[in-house]
Amino acid sequence: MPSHAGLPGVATQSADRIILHVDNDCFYAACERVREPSLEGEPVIVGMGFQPGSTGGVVATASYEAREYGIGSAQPITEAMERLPPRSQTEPGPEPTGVYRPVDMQFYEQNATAVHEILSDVSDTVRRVSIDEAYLDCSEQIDWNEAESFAIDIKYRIADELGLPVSVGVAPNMSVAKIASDHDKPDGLVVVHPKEVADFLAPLPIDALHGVGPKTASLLNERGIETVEHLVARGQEELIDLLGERGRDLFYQAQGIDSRPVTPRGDPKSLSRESSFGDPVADSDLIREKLRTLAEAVAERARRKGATYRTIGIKVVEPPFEVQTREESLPGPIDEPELVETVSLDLYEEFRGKNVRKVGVKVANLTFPEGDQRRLDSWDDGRNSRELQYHRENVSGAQLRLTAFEADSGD
Ligand code: DCP
Ligand code: MG
Repeated sequence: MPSHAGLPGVATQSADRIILHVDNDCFYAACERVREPSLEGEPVIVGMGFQPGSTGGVVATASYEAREYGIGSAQPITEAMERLPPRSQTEPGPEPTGVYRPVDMQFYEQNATAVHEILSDVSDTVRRVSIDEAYLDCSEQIDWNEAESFAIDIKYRIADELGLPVSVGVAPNMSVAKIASDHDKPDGLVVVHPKEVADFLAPLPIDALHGVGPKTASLLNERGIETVEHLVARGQEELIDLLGERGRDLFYQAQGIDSRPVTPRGDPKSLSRESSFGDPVADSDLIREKLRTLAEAVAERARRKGATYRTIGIKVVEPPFEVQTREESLPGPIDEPELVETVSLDLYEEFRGKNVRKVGVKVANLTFPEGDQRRLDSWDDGRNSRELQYHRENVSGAQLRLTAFEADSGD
C-alpha cells in the first residue's frame, strides 16, 4: 500500500476533516421563483394545504422578504395573511402584499434532485439529510486553505445552473458545519477553521445549537444560560440533570465535538481533487506540476478505495468563476496512476497560456471490483489470462485517443 503521507490535504485524523453543510435558502419559495422569475425580491409564501383564493393551510416556508413581516414556517395561512394580505392581480394597492402559492412537491423534488446531482458531482462523500440539505466530506479533495473558494464555486454553480441560492457552512465536523451554514443566511458562506471552532461557538445564542427549540431555550435562559459559552461553563452534570441525555449531547455540541462520519449512500460516482493558485497563473510549468500532484493524489485515493475508472478528467477555472471541464473516456476500467497523469496533462494542453485560478483532476465512471485490481499491463480474471494494451494515438493536435485491444491469450 503506497503511503500517502506528504500528499497535500490527505486527512489522516478526524480533526483534519473538512465538512460542508449545504442548505437551500427558503427552499420551496426559491423553487417558485425558478418557475416564476418575476417573484424575485417579492415576499413569497408557500402554503401547505393552501389553494389559491382560499385562506386555509399552514406556511411551509416564506421568502426572506416575507419573514420581515413575521411570517414563517408552521404559521396558519390566515395569520400570515393578516400580516401580508394576498396580492390581487386586478387591484394592486399601495399597501404591502404577499404572493401566496400552493406546495408543489413534485417540482421541489426535481429541484432537490438537481442540487444533489451537483453536490455528488463536486464531492464523492455526500449525505443528503433532508429535501434541501446535505453534508459533504471534502477532506481528501481540498486543503483548508481551499475551503472557501471550493464553497464559493458550489454556491456559484447551483445559482448559475439552477437559479437557487444556498447557504454553506464549512467546519471540521457536521454539527459545527450545520451551525455555520445557518449563521449567515440567506446566501451565506461561513468557514470555521479548526482553530476557530471554540471562538466561533462561544458567543452564539443557545438556540443556534441543533435541537434547541424555544422550549429548551427558555428553560436554559431561566437558569442564566444564554450563550454557548454559558452552557459549556455549567458542565456536563448540570446539563444532564436539566435535560437528561440530551444535556450530554448539547454539552459536546457546544464544545464543537462531533466525530460522526459523513456516510454516503452507495459508492461514489467520481473521485477528484482540486487546488487553487493564490493569484491566477498562466505559467504552464507551474500548472502542469500542480496537475501531476493532483493526478497522483486522485489515483492513489482510487487505489485505496479499490476503485477502477473509465474516465479521466480535468477542471480548469479561469478567473473569476469560469469552470471548464474536459474528459477522456477509456475503453475499459483501469487502475493506472500514470495514465491519470498523462491524460490530465494532455487535456490541459488546450488551456496552455490561459490564466488559471484553479485546477482539478477527476476519475469517474467508477467500478469497485473488490480486490480484483486492474492494471494496464495485466488483466487476469483467474481463468483466462488476458492482456489489455492501450495504444495512445495522437489524432489531431492535443486530442488524445486511447484504444484498447483485449487479446485472449488463447484457450
Ligand atoms: N418545510 C415545511 N414545513 C416546515 C419547515 C420546512 O414544509 N415546518 C419545508 C419548506 C422548506 C423546506 O422544508 O422550504 C426546507 O426547510 P428549511 O428548514 O431548510 O427551510 P427553508 O429552506 O425554507 O429556509 P432556510 O433559508 O431557513 O433554510
Ligand atoms: Mg433550507
